[in-house]
Amino acid sequence: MAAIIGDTIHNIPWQDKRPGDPYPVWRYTNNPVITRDNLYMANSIFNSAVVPCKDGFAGVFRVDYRSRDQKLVTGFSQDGITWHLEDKPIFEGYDPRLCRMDGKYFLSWVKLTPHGTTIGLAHTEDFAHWTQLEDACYPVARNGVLFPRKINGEYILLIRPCDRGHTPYGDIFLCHSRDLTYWGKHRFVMAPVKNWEMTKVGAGPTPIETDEGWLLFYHGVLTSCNGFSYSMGAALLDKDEPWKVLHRADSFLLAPHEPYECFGDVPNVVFPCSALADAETGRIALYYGAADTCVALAFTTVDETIRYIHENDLIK
Ligand code: BMA
Repeated sequence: MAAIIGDTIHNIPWQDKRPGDPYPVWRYTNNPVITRDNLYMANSIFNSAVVPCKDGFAGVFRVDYRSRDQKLVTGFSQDGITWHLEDKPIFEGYDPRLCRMDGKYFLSWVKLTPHGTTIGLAHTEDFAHWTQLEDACYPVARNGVLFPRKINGEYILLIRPCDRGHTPYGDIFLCHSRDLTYWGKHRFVMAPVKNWEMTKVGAGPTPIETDEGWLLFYHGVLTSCNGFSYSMGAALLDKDEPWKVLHRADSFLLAPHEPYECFGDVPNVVFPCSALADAETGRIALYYGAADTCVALAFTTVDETIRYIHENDLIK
């Protein structure tokens, strides 16, 4: 039995798996949970991040407005399913990730600069007042994801270097910092290997600490004659040296199959950005952007996902 090392989330959103379903990740039957109707003037609300906060949940949501400006707004929920979004952008950019560390909530996101995208960093205690830090790297990078605690005294950030477009750079790296200002000690983590992720890979939710290592959900991109297709995979990273990939599933865990994943502003996208993980039960609720249009929810357990990784391990 694999175990999550972390907090208990008694009110984690949850739905049992349908009997007979052989796969480790299953969708919420009332998907999508957030649509453009959640915010006036939104064209789409998708790749978004949530965390437990007080007795409920808080989040940072990617909103592409009718102007097609890409902004981040905060939102709050009692049950993780019904969300109230604040019509007050906090930052410009997209694809937020959140984690709780040192008694604060840390946000990383794809920040827009005149020179390309970089990784913005900020923290808050109340989701109303934000302190913005130095950008974590020079352009061009995306998919910046912090580990939720220091490892050997240093903060660690996963990144995916890229160019200004859709990109020949497809590999995940990480870097270290003692103060969240100066970043260095860059390490290669992983590159695309299998067909489902052949074009690029990028870190997804904040890594989840388990007794077998850091559980990393990530997205992989396949290029077909119909364009890109984004799916979700998973790997286990070494606890102390997380650039070492211990195990990695050779097949996706979730791919665009449902209509809300296959049709939308960008068809065929499953893009996980956050996960709630309950240490007591091993339950994991995954929030993912679907077709660059809405936010959907899927479930797994630490046990089912890690068993799938071992049964389909790329790293023999
Ligand atoms: C990536 C990012 C994501 C988006 C995906 C599919 O490069 O821009 O925000 O979901 O493409 O369009």
